[in-house]
Formats: sequence, structure tokens, C-alpha cells
Amino acid sequence: MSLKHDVADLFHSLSALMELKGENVFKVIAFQKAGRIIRDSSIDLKRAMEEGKLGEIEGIGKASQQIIEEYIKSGKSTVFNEIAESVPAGLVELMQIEGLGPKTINTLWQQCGVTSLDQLVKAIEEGKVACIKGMGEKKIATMKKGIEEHKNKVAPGESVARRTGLPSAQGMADLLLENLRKIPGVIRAEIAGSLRRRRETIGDVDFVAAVKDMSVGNAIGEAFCKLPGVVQTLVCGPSKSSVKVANGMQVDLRLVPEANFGAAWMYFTGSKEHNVKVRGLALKQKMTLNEWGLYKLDEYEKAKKEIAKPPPIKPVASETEEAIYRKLGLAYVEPELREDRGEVEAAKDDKLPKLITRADIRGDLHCHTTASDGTASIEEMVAGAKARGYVMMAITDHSKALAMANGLSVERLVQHVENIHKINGKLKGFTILAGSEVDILADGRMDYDDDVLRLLDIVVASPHVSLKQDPKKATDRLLRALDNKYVNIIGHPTGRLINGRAGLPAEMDKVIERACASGTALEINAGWPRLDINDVHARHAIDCGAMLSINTDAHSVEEYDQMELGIGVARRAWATKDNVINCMSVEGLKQFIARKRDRR
Ligand code: DGT
Ligand code: CA
Ligand code: CA
Ligand code: ZN
Repeated sequence: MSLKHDVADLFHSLSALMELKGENVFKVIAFQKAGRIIRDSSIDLKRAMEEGKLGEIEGIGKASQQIIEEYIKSGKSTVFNEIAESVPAGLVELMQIEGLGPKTINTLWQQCGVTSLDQLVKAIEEGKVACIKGMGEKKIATMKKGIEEHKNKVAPGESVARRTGLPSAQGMADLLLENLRKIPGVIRAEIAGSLRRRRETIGDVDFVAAVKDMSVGNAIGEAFCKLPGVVQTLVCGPSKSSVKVANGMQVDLRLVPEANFGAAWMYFTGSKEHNVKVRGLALKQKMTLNEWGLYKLDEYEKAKKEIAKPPPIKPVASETEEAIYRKLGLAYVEPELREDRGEVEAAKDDKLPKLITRADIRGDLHCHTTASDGTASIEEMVAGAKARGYVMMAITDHSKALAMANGLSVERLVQHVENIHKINGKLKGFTILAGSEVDILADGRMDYDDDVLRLLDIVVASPHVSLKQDPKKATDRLLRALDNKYVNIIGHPTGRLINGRAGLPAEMDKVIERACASGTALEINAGWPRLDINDVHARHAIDCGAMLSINTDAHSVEEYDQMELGIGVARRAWATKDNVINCMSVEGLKQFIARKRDRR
């Protein structure tokens, strides 16, 4: 992450906290705006500061300018730290509850002394909330419903806060990690836990850091707890620290000596189930594996051990994950696979797949332009695709039923296709496929007739509305779409939104089987919060021999970069480049499309 992103995040967190504190609304808006401007601009902040030109940036006022300068010079912000200390962390969680805005939270805090979810529930029960001016029955009922829903989103045994979405956890983690790496005495610091495994939601962020020797642990722990972005310290110690950041999420840090880094990184990457499996395998070989290293069992049992220190014996392996897996007779297991879904057995037989990477992707096949609800023109989307190293793309604007998204009438579609072909004719070494994201109507019919579909180079068919059907209807709907010979990709097949809505309850076994039989790809929609289909279904699709297509559904050039999220899902699904049509050559993809059309 760049300085630019750090500063943008700083303003984002700052404005959220200020809003919660009930500070001047214009100041809040000014900081929100500053954050957005910085994120979207291509300005080199450091250079602008050195040349005394920060003040010339449109929308950056005097206060913002001072914050930026302090941050560039010292890596922290006094304004942020002061406000963070004055806001109880429990209030930050309340911001995630539907129907509770910063203003209301502020009132609850000031007038009822509420500083956590538990206290809010108690205050409602005791009728304290009802006494506040402006808190009518209706408002309290909405609040109760919001709290109920919030609690339901929390899996049993997990912390009270809802699991944070991957991109937002990643943003926070990147910001902290860059500064953690700068703390004197830190030799190496990495992300572990579910974030490293690329799970779609994250309970808490885990860091592992290597130090030359543990005597500097205390100083590092203290420095970590004061990093910009931290709003509350839970534990601050020489080997273990836990803090909370502005979105309410917890971040854990473990410090270990350099020689034990690999073992610790592996242990804290998990998953717990993977660790248990691997440890069992170690025991069978008369070895023991823990966060310090892999040891001979008899030597380990005899050794005098101390808490929070590596045992005083020579490990079989401990410095790198690769060495540990190797000594156990296993191939290296990529973090995305460490879920105890057969990866340990496959590693033993050296049968792990060569996972797909971003570099294998030759093009994005589901993109929007200004013709429907995108923000960029055809030319701009092409330039963005080329800049990302792609050699092809499909332009797939919305179909007519989606009036809200400015879906194209048949006349407009025909014109659009002509435009795309004209632009494509002028390109060298890059191919645009003129397509459409055709709405799958509630009964499974396509929103355009076959006569229209056959004019297109590629068709993505997606469900957008009527997502609360019963399983039979939902399944039939998708099967009917799959049977249309012009449909090449089912876009976001279930329509689910992470932390939002469940999506179509279709029987995915049947859908996957038909996708395979009909020569249609199922999309892994990489757009957040879709990630649809998910890792488990994608794995099943691969096992059945169905093809996948990873697309960002980009509505702007920046959204192309969500490809990484889709790659994460695909890797968790054990996908290689051979499972994904975006990795085909242009010719290969055209054949894939032609084969389905020519079928009888
Ligand atoms: P999360 O935070 O819920 O998204 O999921 P994780 O996997 O990041 O879980 P977390 O943060 O509780 O722990 C990080 C890793 O540390 C976990 O994946 C495996 C390891 N770990 C934590 N507690 C235990 C344990 O009791 N036994 C074992 N074997 N490993 C553990
Ligand atoms: Ca975690
Ligand atoms: Ca943790
Ligand atoms: Zn769509």
C-alpha cells in the first residue's frame, strides 16, 4: 500500500470517529472529502508537500493539510490519536447496526452513558432510551430489529462484532502492516489467519512478526498499540498484543524470534482444522509441531520449557513454512488451501493443483460502460484493460428489463454492438467481444429473444430480481438459462450479497451438472460484496468438470482491480488456469462459445 492509501484511510477513520463524537458536521464532511480526493487522485503527496503545493489541491483545506504533513513526517496524527482516545471502542461497533446512525449513537452515549452493545440492550430494556427526546416507539422498534439482525449475523462462539468483509479488513491490515514493519526491531512482519487464507469474511486480523531477540518485545508491543488506526488497546505485551481499529475489528500481533518465524506464521495462519491434521501427521512420525517449530518428540518431551519462549532444543525445522512441510513429507500447501478439505492428503501424494494466479488472466468478461450504468466509455474501459495486461475483454451492458440500470433497448443494443465492433476493428493485439449482461427473468427466459442474442459475440446471463423464489423455481430458472445455446456465462449465479442477502436458494448440484453438460461457464463474480459463486460451489464445479469465469463486473476502470478477490475465491476452490475461460486464448474462447452454439 502506498502513502496515498494510508493517508486516505486515515481521513476515512478520522471522519467516522468525528461523526460519532458529534463534531461539527462540516468538518466531518471536509475530512471525508479530503480522503476521497486523495484516494482518487494521482498526486504524489510527498512531492506536493516538499514543493509547498499541498494547499493548492482542490478540496484540501488548512486542517487537512496539517494532518497530511504531520503524517508524512512522523507516520502519525495527533488529531486522530486524540479523538480515538476519547471515543469508547464499543461505540464503533454500534455503527454497524442498521438504523443506528452516528447522531443517535452520540445521543445514546451522552444522555444514557451507553458505550457498548450490551449497555444499549440494557438501556432499552430498562426504558432509559424511551426517555430521550426524539426516541419514539417506532425508532426504538427499528433499533431493536437492527440489534437482532446484527446479533444474528454473528456466528456462535465468535466475537460480538460481525465478521468484517475481506476488502475492508485488507485495507486496515495493509495500513497497519506498513507501519508495523517500520517499528525498530521488527525484522519481518506478515499477515496470517483467515485474511491470509483469503476467506470472504474476517473475524480478526492476525499478524506475525519476527524479532532478532525477544528483549525488544516490550518496546515493539507498545509501538504497535500506538500505530495510526488503532482506537483501543486490549492487550499490550512483549510477545502478544491485541488492539481494536476504527471499524470495530480486532487485530492480534504475535512476536517470535527470527529462527521460529516459519512455524509461527504457519501456526497462526491456520486454519485450526488444517493445523490439527498436520500435527497428527507429525505425531505419526514421532515429531511434534507447535508455534515454535517441528521437533523430535522424545527430545521435546524431555526439554525444560518456559511459557512464551521456544524450547531450548534444536528443531527439525522452524525458520520457514516450506522447510516444515518438507520435513513432514508434504508438498508446500498454499494458504488458501489450508482448510482441511483434502489438502493434507493431496500434499502427501504430491497431487496439489498448480493454483491459478492473477498473471494467468487474459481478460475480464463482464464489464459495463456508460451505455448502461458504468462510469467509463468503451475506450476508457479498453485502456484500463490493456493497462492491466489483458489481451481481451467482453463489454456486457445491462439488458432492457433493468430499466433502473439504464438497460439497453434492442435498438440501442444493436447500435452499441456496432460501436464496439468499430472500435475493435482499430485495435491491434487486443480483442473486444461485444456482449450483453442479459437479465434472466423470473421464469428463466432471457430478456432478449434468440434473434437478438445471436448478434452478440458473448452472452453473460444473470439473475437480478425475484431472488426470493422457492428452491424448485430457482433451480428451474437457472437450468432454463443454461439450456439457451447463446448463454456462455451465468453471471453471479445466486445473486447473494455477503452480509446482505442470501440470494437464490437453487440446488447448485443440478446447476453445476447442467453447466458442465451444456458447455456454459459459471461465474465467480469478483465484485464485492458478491463473490458469487463462492469457493465451495466453485470447487464442486471444478470437480464436476464445469468451466468457471472470473469477472469483476466492473462499472468503472478502478473496479477491474477487484480481480484479486475473485482469484482468491478460485484458489480456495483449487482452480488451475485450465478451469477458467478467462485464461484461454482469444481463439480458444471463441471456440468455446461456438461449440455451444453449434450443438444440436
Ligand atoms: P477468523 O479470525 O475467525 O476469521 O479465523 P482465523 O482462522 O484467523 O482464526 P483466529 O484468529 O482465531 O486464529 C488464527 C489462527 O491461529 C487459526 O487459524 C489457527 C491458530 N489457532 C488459534 N487458536 C488455536 C487453537 O486453539 N488451536 C490451534 N491448533 N490453532 C489455533
Ligand atoms: Ca483471525
Ligand atoms: Ca486472532
Ligand atoms: Zn449483474
